[in-house]
Amino acid sequence: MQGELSKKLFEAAKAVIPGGVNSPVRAFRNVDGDPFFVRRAKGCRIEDVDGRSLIDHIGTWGPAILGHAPTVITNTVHEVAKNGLSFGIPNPFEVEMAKVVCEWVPSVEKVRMVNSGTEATMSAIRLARGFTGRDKIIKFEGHYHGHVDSLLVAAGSGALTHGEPDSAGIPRSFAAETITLPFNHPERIEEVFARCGHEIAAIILEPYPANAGFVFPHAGYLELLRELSSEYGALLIFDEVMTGFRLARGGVQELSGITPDLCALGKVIGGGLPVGAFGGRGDIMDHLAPDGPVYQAGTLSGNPVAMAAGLAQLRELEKQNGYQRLEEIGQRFEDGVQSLIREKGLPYRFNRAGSMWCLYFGDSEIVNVDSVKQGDFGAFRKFFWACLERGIYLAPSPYETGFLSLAHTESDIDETLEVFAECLT
Ligand code: KE4
Repeated sequence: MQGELSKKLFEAAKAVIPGGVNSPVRAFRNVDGDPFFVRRAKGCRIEDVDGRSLIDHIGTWGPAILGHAPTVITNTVHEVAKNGLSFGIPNPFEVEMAKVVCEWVPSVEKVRMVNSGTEATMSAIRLARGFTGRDKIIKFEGHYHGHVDSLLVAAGSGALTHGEPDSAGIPRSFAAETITLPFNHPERIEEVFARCGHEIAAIILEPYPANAGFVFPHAGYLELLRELSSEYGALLIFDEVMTGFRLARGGVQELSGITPDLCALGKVIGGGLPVGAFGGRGDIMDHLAPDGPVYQAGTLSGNPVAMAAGLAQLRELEKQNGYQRLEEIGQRFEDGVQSLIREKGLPYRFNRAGSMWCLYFGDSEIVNVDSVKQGDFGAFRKFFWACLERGIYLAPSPYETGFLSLAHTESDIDETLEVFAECLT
């Protein structure tokens, strides 16, 4: 499936970049193939270096919620870049962005910008430990919070895809401070808090786990995490790098009505440029340098061009009443997939919320990562390549979530469903 130019580029890349990629999930290892290289992307379509056009259902893993290269963002980037690319000095765009995040995200009274989701979760963890004076962190199997040393334990996404949920290079002492539990098992977390609740600095979770399939919290589960953390003086951290600004203005914390103490943000907030953020209660955030004892910094944090791009995306989302539209095309897509599963009598499941979705090649209830692992990955791989051959680009891993955008029209959805009808067997 790899075109001639992609093949040449990949050979050259492997000589100078580990695995030929700058992020492992791009390597197509989980689908036993080699990646293609992209020349350009616009709207919901990408074009590879060999001229092949594909409907993109990943949207650079979430940021492209308006579609690729929206004019409102590219024009903004051109204009703002003329006045300078980076200052390392406070700039007005940082204040505007912080105000929008505080207005949109229920838990955020103050926010600090960083350059990736990993930096956001790493900083939130350090802040939680500094604020509580405690060391232990609870995370959940299959949840992925970026490649933070203390969180690369039983992680999802690329770590799980490559069967290395516990990366090499993490000192045992770091991993010892991380308690990993199965998601949606209330009795397990109640037991841990009863045993050592006063040693827990924080619980960190993806409130809608989306890096090991797309999973929903059982009724009352998020409420339990909120109650336990409050009762024992631990902080509740929602990692909304994927769901923030994606499922609603205020992400899952808006949808669920559960307000964490801190949250990590990323992807959509940068409009396609490298941006992450973490924020939450003002009394906690004030523990950050230069006011407080928890150090955290970044040369390019709050970069003017990236802030302007992110602001342009968020404002356009609001202007287009984007979340309602994303729900409409998401529902159309889900109706189509569900009717294919029914008509063909396939033992498959489909989970969706808004513009995020995951098709499972198995029919067990999706409780957590263990359910996802029961899937037929051979059937997934066959489906992935069959769709790619017919111009539909899906995530090259059964653990990853798909993303629709405002650039996906009804006809793009219907074209995708026609291909699914041919390829789902
Ligand atoms: P980054 O450091 O990759 O910007 O963000 C890390 C991160 C943190 N938290 C959540 C919930 C995330 O989903 C991510 C990153 N998501 C993956 C896609 N599943 C990034 C893709 C990749 O690793 O290339």
